[in-house]
Amino acid sequence: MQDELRTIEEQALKEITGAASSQQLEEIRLKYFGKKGVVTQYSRTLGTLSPEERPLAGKLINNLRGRLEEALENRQQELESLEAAAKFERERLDVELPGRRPRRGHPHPLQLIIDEITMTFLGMGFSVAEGPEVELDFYNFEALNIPPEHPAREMHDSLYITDNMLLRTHTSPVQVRTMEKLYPNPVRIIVPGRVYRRDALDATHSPIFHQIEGLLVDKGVTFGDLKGVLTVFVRKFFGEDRQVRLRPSFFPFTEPSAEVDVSCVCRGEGCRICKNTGWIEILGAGSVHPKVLAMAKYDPEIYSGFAFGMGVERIAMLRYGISDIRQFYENDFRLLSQFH
Ligand code: 2U9
Repeated sequence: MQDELRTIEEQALKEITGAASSQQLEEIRLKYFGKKGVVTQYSRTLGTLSPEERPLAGKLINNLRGRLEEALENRQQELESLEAAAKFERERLDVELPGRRPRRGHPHPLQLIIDEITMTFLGMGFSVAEGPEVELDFYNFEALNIPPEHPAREMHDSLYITDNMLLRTHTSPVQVRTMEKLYPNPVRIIVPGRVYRRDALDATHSPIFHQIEGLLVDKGVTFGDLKGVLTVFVRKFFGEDRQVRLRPSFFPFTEPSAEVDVSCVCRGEGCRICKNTGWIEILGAGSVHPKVLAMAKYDPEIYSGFAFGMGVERIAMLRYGISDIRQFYENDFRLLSQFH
């Protein structure tokens, strides 16, 4: 029996030290100490021995059990630290590796122009107003003294949604709505926004474009105030050395009306931008028509005002040297990524 136990011990120790994983070691433990394990079976045979043989046999088996359990425990600890080291190696992170930079968005060139123009007017005490793009015929035309026979009212010039509703053809209806809201207080607003015209898309026209319009209404406002405000704007936006020129014009909602030119960078020497005229048209403007004031309840005998309007795309094309309006809408990153 002693020999048998020694053979079992040698075999078991060999298996224990050779175990490559905790799982394998657990299988070995079961093989020897499980319900039907080799050592367990052996203990059960103790009952069959004579009372004289039993104490020695019991002692031998207990000693074997002790040594094997110790070996199992040692190997278990070795394997645990080996496995922990392997797991650590597998899950190792280089916390100093540079991160992946998220791509940051940036404003569209039209938005940059809108922001810049807006800032110059905020600096002169104007506020920003906004309003609906789907507008009533009343606010888009009637309240602005645009008569029913006016060509702009024709179905082929505007985009109608119902009989009396259309996509606004200018941002002016927002000014009318603001006057209604603020009456009888003074009004000093600019209105940036998207507008719609029934136009074909070409290098200089788009059925959707952007405007910035302005309106100032108060007691004692003059055409001279208009020229002063626009001159400050033009010099802040285009450069302090620029000249401003007003030419007589006509709009149904202003009287008198003017087209506003800024002197060209070529100083009149002649270039492609100003077509050798020395001047570039950038704005329309005028004193608010008495009928428009009256329609919004402001008594034209007491109140007066001025208004102006400009096309954002046109100004952006001048500022950035872009010659085709379609470039603003094509989302070509080669163009867009130049504006940060
Ligand atoms: C109210 C009263 C008057 C707004 C004005 C213009 C002149 C003008 C054009 C410039 C180029 C439109 O984008 S464009 O095609 N605009 O010339 N706009 S005065 O006048 C108003 C607006 C609202 C209540």
